[in-house]
Amino acid sequence: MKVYEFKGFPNPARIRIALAEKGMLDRVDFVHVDVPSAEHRKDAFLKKNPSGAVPVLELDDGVFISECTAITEYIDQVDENSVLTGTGAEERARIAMYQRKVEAGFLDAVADFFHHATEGLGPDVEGYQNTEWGEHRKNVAIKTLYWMEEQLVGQEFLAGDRFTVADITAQAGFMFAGFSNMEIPEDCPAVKAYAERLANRESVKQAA
Ligand SMILES: N[C@@H](CCC(=O)N[C@@H](CS)C(=O)NCC(=O)O)C(=O)O
Repeated sequence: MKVYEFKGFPNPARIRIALAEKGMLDRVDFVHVDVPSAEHRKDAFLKKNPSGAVPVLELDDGVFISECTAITEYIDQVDENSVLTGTGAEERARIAMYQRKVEAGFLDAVADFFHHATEGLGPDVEGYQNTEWGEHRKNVAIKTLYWMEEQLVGQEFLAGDRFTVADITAQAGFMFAGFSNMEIPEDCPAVKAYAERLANRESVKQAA
């Protein structure tokens, strides 16, 4: 398998974390894509992912899979030991629910803040920026942090007492927040402790 990525960027980090959690890092060849120079907007890359974004997984039979949730689903299912996305109808649905809520409300929102209200990835990539939209999206991200605060009181991870894909998504959001100097509100102590717990996790440290 190959993973096309830019090491240190939040979405590629989601896949590195998933692979590390599964003990599968050595089953993948990583291929560097020069995102700040807009290599991901060239035809050769767009054939792999028409959305023009990393990461992309290439399977040994030449099939390309993009979108972190889909790639993680593959990684988690391929060894029939789905520790990140859960087993059984109820657990899988619950983890998928938390994953999607933290993706839409936190990761995607803080990514929009980064791309629109800061320098983002620089002039070769950020063709259109709208500061007002970026600031609005920051407010959405902060509102989601207050929701996460409620979830995390008395609970170690977002979807329950064990690490799942929802926590990987949250970690990517914290990375974008770090790039954008967006602080976790003082009155969200459970989120602060959670972010620190994630940062100290071995798979997360390996993905940095
Ligand atoms: N929803 C996508 C997001 C992928 C994404 O936005 N990746 C960033 C890197 S962190 C990217 O390639 N950005 C390129 C750009 O903004 O032009 C996923 O889950 O894979």
